[in-house]
Amino acid sequence: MQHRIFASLSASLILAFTSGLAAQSRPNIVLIYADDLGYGDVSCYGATSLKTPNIDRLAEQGLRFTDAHGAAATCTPSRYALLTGEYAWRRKGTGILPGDARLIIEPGRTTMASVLKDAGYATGVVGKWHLGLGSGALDWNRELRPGPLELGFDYCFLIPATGDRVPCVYVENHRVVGLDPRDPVRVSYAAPVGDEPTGKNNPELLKIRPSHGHDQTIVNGISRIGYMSGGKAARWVDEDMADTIAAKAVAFIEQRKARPFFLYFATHDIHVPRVPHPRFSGRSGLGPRGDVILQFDACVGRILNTLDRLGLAENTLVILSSDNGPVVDDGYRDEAATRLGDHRPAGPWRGGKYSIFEGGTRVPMLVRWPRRVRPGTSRALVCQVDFLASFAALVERKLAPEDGPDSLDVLPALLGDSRNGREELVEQASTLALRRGDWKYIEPGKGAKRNAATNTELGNDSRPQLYNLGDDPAEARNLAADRSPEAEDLDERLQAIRRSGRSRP
Ligand code: NG6
Ligand code: CA
Repeated sequence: MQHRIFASLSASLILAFTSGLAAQSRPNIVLIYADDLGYGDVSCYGATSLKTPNIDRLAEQGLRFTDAHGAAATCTPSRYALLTGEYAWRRKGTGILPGDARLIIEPGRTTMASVLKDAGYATGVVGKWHLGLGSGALDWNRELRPGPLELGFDYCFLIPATGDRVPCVYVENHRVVGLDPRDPVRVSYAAPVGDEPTGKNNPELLKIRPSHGHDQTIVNGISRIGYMSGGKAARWVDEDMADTIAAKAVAFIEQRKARPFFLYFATHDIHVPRVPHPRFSGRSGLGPRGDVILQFDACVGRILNTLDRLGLAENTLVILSSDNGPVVDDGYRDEAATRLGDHRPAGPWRGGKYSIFEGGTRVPMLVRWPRRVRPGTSRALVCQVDFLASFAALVERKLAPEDGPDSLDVLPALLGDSRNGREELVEQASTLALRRGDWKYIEPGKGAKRNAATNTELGNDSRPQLYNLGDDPAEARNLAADRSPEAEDLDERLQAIRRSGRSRP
C-alpha cells in the first residue's frame, strides 16, 4: 500500500516536474519576415556580390532549408496563408490588396498568433501587415479595428499595407501614430483627395521616379500607389523606416521577456521603394536594392544582439524567411536592373516574384534554436503555411478540425529531427502548381508568359508543364508530353486538393 502511494506520488511529482519543465522550456519565437528577399540575395545561399553577416550567423548556428516556400509568389496571399494556415487561393479577395482594404481574415479565427496566445505567449506584430484593416470604409482618424489585435496579437506596430501604398503612416494598436486631429488623414484609391501633388503631374518634385505605376500622391519625395491627404505630422520618412520598426521590435522583446513571447517582425525591406538610411546608401555597390539588403541584414543583427544581451538567445526559436521571391524592377527607377552585375536574386531558380516557377516561392529559410536545433542544412520540403500547425505542436495545442486547413505539422523537419517535411505542396502565382518530391506540375494558365514591366517570367503556359527538379532545377525541360501519366496523375491530385477544401489530414 505504502509502496503504491509512494509510486503514484513520485509519478505525479515527475509529471509536475516535467510539465513545469516543458512550460519553462517553451521557446520564445521570433519570426523575421523579409519582403521580396530572394533565395540568392544572401551570402549563406550563395550570393557573392554582397555579404550578409548577420543572416549568415543564423545559418551557421541554425538549420538552413533549401526547399522552403512562401505560400504564394506575392505578399498578401503568402501572408494570409502564413497567419491562417489556409492556402489563399481557396478564398476570393486574397490577392495584392490596396492600402484601404478591409481586413481579410475573420476576427476570432484561429491564427498563428491566437494559437500562441492561447498557449500563454505574449504576441506582437511589428512591420508590414498588408492584410487589410477594419470592416468597411475605414476612417483613419478613428479606431482602426478589427486588425491584428482581433486576431490574437496583443500588440501591433504596423506599416498598414506596403511602403509604396498610401497611407504612409504607422499604426500602433488601434491608432495612427502621431496624428494631429486638426489635420485628418484621407485616403482613396479611386480618385485624388485634397490637393497634394502627384508623381504624374509634378514629376519635378520626385527624388526617385517611377518606372511603372506609382505616380499618385507624393510623400517624402516619392510618388505612391493611391491618394492621400492630411496626416502631415504622422507621415513616415522612408529613410528611417528600418530603424523605426527595428526599435519597436527590440522594445517588444525587452518588455515581454518575462514570459514566452512571439514576435512577428515583418520588415519593409527589401520591397520598393528602396530608400535606405544614408549609412547604407551606396554600400553594396549594387545600388539601392543591394543597400537595403544590407540594411535588412543589420536589422537582423539588432534582433540577434538584443536576444544575446538579454540572455534569451539559447531558448529562442528564430525563423528567418521571405514572403515571396525577388523582383528587380518593381516600379521605381532605382538602378536595380542596371547595377545588378552577376548578382542572381533568385539564385538557381527560374522566375521570381509573381512567377509560378520556383523563383516565385522558394525563399531562404533559417531556423535557429541553440538549445534544441543542431546546425546544418535540410532539404525537407516545407512551406510557411505549415507554421501554424507546427507551432501548435511545439506548444502542445490541439487544433480544431477547421483550423489551419492546409497547415501540416512539419515540426520534426523544422527542428532537424526528420529529413522529411511535406510530401506535396501547392505553389501559388496566377496559376497553381503541385510539387511532389522532385516532380513539379504546373497547370495550364491563360495569363501572359512574361510580366513586361518587371521583366519576370511568369511561367504561364496554355499547355500543362511537368518538370523534374532533381535533374532540371532550372525548369527548362517540360516533360508533360513525354510523361503524360505522371502529369495527369499530378493534375488529378491538384484538382482533388482544390475540391476538398482542405489538405490537412
Ligand atoms: C504591384 C506593384 C508593385 C508591388 C506589388 C505588391 C505596380 C505597377 N506594381 O501591383 O510595385 O507593390 O504590387 O508587392 O503598382 S507585394 O510584395 O506586396 O506583393
Ligand atoms: Ca512581397
